[in-house]
Amino acid sequence: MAFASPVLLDRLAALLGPKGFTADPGAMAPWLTDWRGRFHGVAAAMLSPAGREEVAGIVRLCAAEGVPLVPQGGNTSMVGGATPDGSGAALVVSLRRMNRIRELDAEAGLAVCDAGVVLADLHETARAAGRRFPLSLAAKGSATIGGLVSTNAGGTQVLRFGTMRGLVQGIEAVLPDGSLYDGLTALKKDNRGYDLRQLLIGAEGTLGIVTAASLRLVPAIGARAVAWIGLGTPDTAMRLLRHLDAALGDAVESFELVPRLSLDLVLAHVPGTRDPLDAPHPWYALVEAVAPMGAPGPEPLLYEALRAAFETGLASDATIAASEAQAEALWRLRENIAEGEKAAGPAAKHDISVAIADMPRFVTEGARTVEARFPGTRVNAFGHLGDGNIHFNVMAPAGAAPAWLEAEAPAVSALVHDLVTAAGGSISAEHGIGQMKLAEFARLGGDARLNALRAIKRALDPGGIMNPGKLVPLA
Ligand code: 2HG
Ligand code: ZN
Repeated sequence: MAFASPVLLDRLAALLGPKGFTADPGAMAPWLTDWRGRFHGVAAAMLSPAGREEVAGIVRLCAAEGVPLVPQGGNTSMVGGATPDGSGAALVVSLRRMNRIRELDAEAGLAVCDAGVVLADLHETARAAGRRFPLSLAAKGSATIGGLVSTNAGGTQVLRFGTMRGLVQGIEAVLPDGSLYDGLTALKKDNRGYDLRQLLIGAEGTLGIVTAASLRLVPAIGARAVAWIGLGTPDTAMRLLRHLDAALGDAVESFELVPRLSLDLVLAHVPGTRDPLDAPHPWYALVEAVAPMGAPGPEPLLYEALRAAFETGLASDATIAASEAQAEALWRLRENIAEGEKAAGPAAKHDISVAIADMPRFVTEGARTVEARFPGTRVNAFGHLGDGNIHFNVMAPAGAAPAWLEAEAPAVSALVHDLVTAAGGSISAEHGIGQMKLAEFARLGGDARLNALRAIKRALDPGGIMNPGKLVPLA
């Protein structure tokens, strides 16, 4: 890998113009640190192309000199996936200027978006057209389509609609040799061999730069009912989910597990939040049920199902939002857990999955094991129970310095990941590997998987210029 020569930087500046090129340390600074402030990178320049031709131009110029590129969207990676390393060789390629929704076909249920379109903007535009894009997550105000595609993002509606893999119908990308792969047409059937679309989804920018995607839209909802439910254990939560599934079927779009610790963190650190129930409970579930336009609202059914759940002991207390504002307030409690946890101090973060039915036991027994082995730590296990995906974050003992992350957290993470691996699970369910999990992925990924990943990476990016040091542990 090479550093950019002054001649290359001049060429890039000429290609992109003043809006598309900066080497000013002040302007670049916010984009060289990850969201949680864990990784700090250095870059020779930040490039902000205005369109796919400029992206292709950047890649061609940089490939010729072997200069590494780090693609970046909203910079909300949880695993340092969009932060360059400290060498200063890399150039950051920000896709944020490419933020046009190229096309929205409400009837066909399709939106073609540039990589830099912010998720919340797509939500808005789709809503205005009577449709919706059924993927949402806490960072929706900044996360971009390119980043969501590149990390195969999940979020809070995977229960019903799956991850990005199921929602991306077509893709456009610049490959590491600078060629443009135009696969935007949404083909229901296409058997031309290896699926480049799926290869690029979740590739974390290591196989090319996603410049646009065709995304599936579904009909807008007519009404929703959002409930906050107090309950006793993760196992009860799982049984409640099964019960609600049986009673409401596909109407249940979200089922999020929240421990009391998460709620306490939000109440302590996020202004304007309050406990929706009178008495504390060890665990909570946030449930959203929806109904299509023109159909009766889901609230009576949810109310009935919860009443039955009280009778069988699956729920201890609950409130159903009486207005959109209340529904938003309940969602704010869930979506601000990461913020609350961040404000409370260092934490070793683990985005894990196991078989759905095994997750309640994993959460309970895993937390017991970790807290016993590392006295003073507290497991903050929350998230997408219905997907078998929990953020099994281990908070440092009270008062621990940030250095805890280097000194203690690796041993904590090794234990958590060993437990997950023994359970047949994954050390990355929805955040990706990035740089944060690279060593653990190398340790636990298994030869067959890792060798295949390396072979694909070497074949498509022989110069190793695309987001080096992320996702693929080199042998
Ligand atoms: C969430 O579900 C995000 O809120 C962030 O995936 C998880 O902070 C985390 O560990
Ligand atoms: Zn999550």
